[in-house]
Amino acid sequence: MSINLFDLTGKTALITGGIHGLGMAMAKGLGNAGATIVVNNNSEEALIDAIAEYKACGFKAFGYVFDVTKENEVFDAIQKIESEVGPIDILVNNAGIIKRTPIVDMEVSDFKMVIDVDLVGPFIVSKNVAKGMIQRGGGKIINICSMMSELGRDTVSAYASAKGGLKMLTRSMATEWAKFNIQTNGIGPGYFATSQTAPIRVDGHPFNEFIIKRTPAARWGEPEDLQGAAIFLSSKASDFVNGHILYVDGGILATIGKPSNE
Ligand code: GCO
Ligand code: CA
Repeated sequence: MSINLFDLTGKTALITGGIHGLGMAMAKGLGNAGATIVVNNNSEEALIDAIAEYKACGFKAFGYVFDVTKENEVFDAIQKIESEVGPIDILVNNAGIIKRTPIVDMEVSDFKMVIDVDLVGPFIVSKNVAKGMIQRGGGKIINICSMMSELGRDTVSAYASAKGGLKMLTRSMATEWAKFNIQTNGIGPGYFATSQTAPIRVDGHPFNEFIIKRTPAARWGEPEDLQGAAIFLSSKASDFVNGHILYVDGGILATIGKPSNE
């Protein structure tokens, strides 16, 4: 076995919403392995900063404005990316949102918005990217799932519903597309130190202590902790790996936890 199994030189990777946090860390991992980075966002401003940061890392990087929930925008953007940058070899469905509201207080429109971005978005982008991958004879699709693909938690019903759905969408894509040499898999991050978890990670917040205690590795994940999984599932090393969710969670899903006085 050679380390070249993980080389991504000459590959083009689209990381949706890859302008900060976990998406940016995964994109940097792929860039370090040799890939050209393409990211999108709804607004131009955040893209400019992200592209500057990628370029400062020495990567070839490109930004496109489009909304993953709008199929006409996605279709046009993918045509543009593939003619201006190159065929998309790797798609990371990373763009996502969360709303933390108890079910009885949650507006239907908010519930639908989370499902739209976190579940329908990956469907739309994958559908449109996979058509080209099928014609070209292969590709890699990584859906960013969550602990909430497996576990419930107070206030995150829409997010958990979407991420549970994304796990099953991953298996459905693997079922339909593995024969086209497209490997579709998921990454399920545990609890990571990002802006998304900032409100529940503050020192002294009971949730902060709860997570550290609930995680066998006894810490929050750092975004860089996802890079190995992202490179693996983007590379030749995973060419017969289909429909898995690779949980990178410091062991959370391995254990029921322990009483608070131990
Ligand atoms: C929460 C968190 C989670 C994480 C993550 C866990 O409120 O419980 O925000 O949902 O973001 O996805 O894997
Ligand atoms: Ca290429």
